[in-house]
Amino acid sequence: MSINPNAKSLPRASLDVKSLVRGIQIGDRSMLSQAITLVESRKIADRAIARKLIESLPKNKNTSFRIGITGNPGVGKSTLIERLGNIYIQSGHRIAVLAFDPSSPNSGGSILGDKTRMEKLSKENNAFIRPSSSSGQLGGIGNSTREIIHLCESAGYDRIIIETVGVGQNEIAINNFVDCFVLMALPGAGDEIQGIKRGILESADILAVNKADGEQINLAKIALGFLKNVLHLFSHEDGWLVPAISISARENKGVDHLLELIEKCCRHRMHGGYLDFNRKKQNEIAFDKNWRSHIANELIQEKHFHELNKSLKEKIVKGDITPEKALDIFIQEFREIIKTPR
Ligand SMILES: Nc1nc2c(ncn2[C@@H]2O[C@H](COP(=O)(O)OP(=O)(O)OP(=O)(O)O)[C@@H](O)[C@H]2O)c(=O)[nH]1
Ligand SMILES: [Mg+2]
Repeated sequence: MSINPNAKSLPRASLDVKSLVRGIQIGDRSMLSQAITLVESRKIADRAIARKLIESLPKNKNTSFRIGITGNPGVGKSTLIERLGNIYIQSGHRIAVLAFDPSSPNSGGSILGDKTRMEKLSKENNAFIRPSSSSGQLGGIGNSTREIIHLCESAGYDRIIIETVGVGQNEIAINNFVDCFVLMALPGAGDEIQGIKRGILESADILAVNKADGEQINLAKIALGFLKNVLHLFSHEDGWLVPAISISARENKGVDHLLELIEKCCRHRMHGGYLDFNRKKQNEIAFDKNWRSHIANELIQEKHFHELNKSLKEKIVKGDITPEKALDIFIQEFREIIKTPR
């Protein structure tokens, strides 16, 4: 089906699963946005519609590449994505950018900053930029990321770029969503690089020292040397050798090379069958991770458990009971419930 980026929104009154599916498939951005809002909703009623929507869309054919860009706040992720996105568009791709902001669940300042840093890209018909709340998730990535990726791919976007802040070890969670992930670092070999946790360095697929421009060129060389030294300690199980390069996103230096490396990494994985294997593994991990939080969420919405939880917390605050004792009581109650025949 051909994609029409200028397609007009369908009337709001017809906002049902069928209309959403049709809207997404004809490339209606407003419908795509509404569908994303729906899958991000935590309301149980919305979840049911969201599930139906996802199931009504054709299965992904693994023809897109999912790319993660991570690094500490201010390292230049959005500036780089603006550059990468424009090169992709010039070569005929359609780009969806999902920008996660762990610091502000209500779309605060830095998201506005991202929009202005992707000024050119945000005006492109073949680009879709979606700031998203990470909803307090570890790893700075929201609960519904997998579904959002699916929606964007169904709308014909073939390069999905996820921007997320590398706040620490937990950020490795980006691994659970993408085919290739770029870790950005700042010039210097001191705190800037040492501050990156070993776990995240180990799992990165490409390392890019950004801001290699002006007076920072020498410091960038030092950072690159340091990273290359530690790289030989790590290897990826699919045989991908992690490259480290220096770039200047602002001056658009080295960005083409970085894009070539990203494509090379994704193609290496696609041809070796690893991309497909990895996505299946990611799905397995997602199920394992999500059932725990969903069961807890369902449980706490049950009146009985909601009240028990509230009364136990009151007792903890008063000092009548320890948190451990409260947990014992809660678990005991849960065991009684699952033993009761339905
Ligand atoms: N000198 C120099 N400055 C850059 C470069 N890339 C980005 N910057 C600047 O660094 C600042 C932060 O850039 P962003 O692209 O917003 O960084 P970010 O990593 O997306 O930031 P957050 O989303 O807030 O985590 C801005 O003032 C950019 O202009 C670069 O290559 N060289
Ligand atoms: Mg940013």
